[in-house]
Amino acid sequence: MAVCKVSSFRGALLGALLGDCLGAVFEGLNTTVRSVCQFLDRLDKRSKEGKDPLMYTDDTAMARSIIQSVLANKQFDTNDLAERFTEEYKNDPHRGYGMAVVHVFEKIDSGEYDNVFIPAKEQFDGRGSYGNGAAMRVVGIPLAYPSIQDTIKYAKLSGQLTHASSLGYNGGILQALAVHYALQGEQSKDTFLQHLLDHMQEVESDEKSCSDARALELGEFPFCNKLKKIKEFLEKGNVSQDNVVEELGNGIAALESVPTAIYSFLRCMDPVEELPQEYNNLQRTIAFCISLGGDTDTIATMAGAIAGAYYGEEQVPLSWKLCSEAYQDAELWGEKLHQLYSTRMQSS
Ligand code: R7I
Ligand code: MG
Ligand code: MG
Ligand code: MG
Repeated sequence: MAVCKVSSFRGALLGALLGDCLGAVFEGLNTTVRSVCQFLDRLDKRSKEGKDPLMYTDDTAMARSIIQSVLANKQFDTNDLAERFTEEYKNDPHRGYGMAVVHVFEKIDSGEYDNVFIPAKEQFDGRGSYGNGAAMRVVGIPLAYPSIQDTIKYAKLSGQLTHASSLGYNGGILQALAVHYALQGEQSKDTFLQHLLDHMQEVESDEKSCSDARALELGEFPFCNKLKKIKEFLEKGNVSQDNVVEELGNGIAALESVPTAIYSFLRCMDPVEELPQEYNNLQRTIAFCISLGGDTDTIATMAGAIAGAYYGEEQVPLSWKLCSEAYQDAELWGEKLHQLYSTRMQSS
């Protein structure tokens, strides 16, 4: 395993935060590359005017709960995490949470459930949510656990607290794996994708993943099929944004957004014709995701986490950071997670 730098950990959390804060401005709007770049280019001026920062949404609010939980507890503690999610929602409910997930918090808060996983299982008539909530918030898990088995296990458990459909929590596993491999440093797109595909083939071969996919008429191995589509798109080169949205998606379902974030990260390893030449890879990645439209905060936060882990905090533009709420926490927690990860790596 590669030695991971603190800059990658801070970069991952800052990339995630920036993706959320900047992406949220365009959520659900009809965006063009031009309008996104105009907005991003004005952040320099904005940061100097001392305006209020751009607020983070539920994506970051829940990511913060996961980070705080893994830093506070020696062992991964699902009851503690369920309580943190619920308290965070109660204290600050207007962060743009998914329409259905709030019922999970209300049920946990009622105190009528001994098993904290039951409310998530009751969502959508017992099928569980396939939303991208498990994936949008997962970044703290791969930053806390160097072992791939732990990353998969805890991404799944943290996801299942709100997303009982495998189409929801498997999206969380895929996003966690992407951050894990990004942390390992420079590698080819093919190698990166092949790692993800190898693990997802195993993840998606269990009984529940097969039956959930069948129930939604998605065919077997839906995430693996999207990963193969990404490979095809990268080989083709200049795929249009319309095509990306059509085939990979830009929606609120994990299957329509996690692969899109991974594609955006890989595509933006090289210059993108429509984007300013002076943008670095991380800027390009975030701008590219936002200009796809749809669930902009969530796709940009996921791609931002992967790109930040890969390129490190050196690529985080100062003015973008200064415009994002509570960026200091991302920096501090990046350091703490780096320490935890390093300690666990030495003792394994
Ligand atoms: O997944 P979740 O936490 O939502 C995350 C999204 C991100 O974009 C955030 O930025 C925020 O805007 O919300 O919350 P859920 O409420 O579990 O799922 C989100 C939405 O996905 C639901 O409100 C539904 O519209 C849809 N959805 C489903 N629809 C039909 N059947 C999720 N699962 C189902 C389903 O089984
Ligand atoms: Mg959000
Ligand atoms: Mg929303
Ligand atoms: Mg969103």
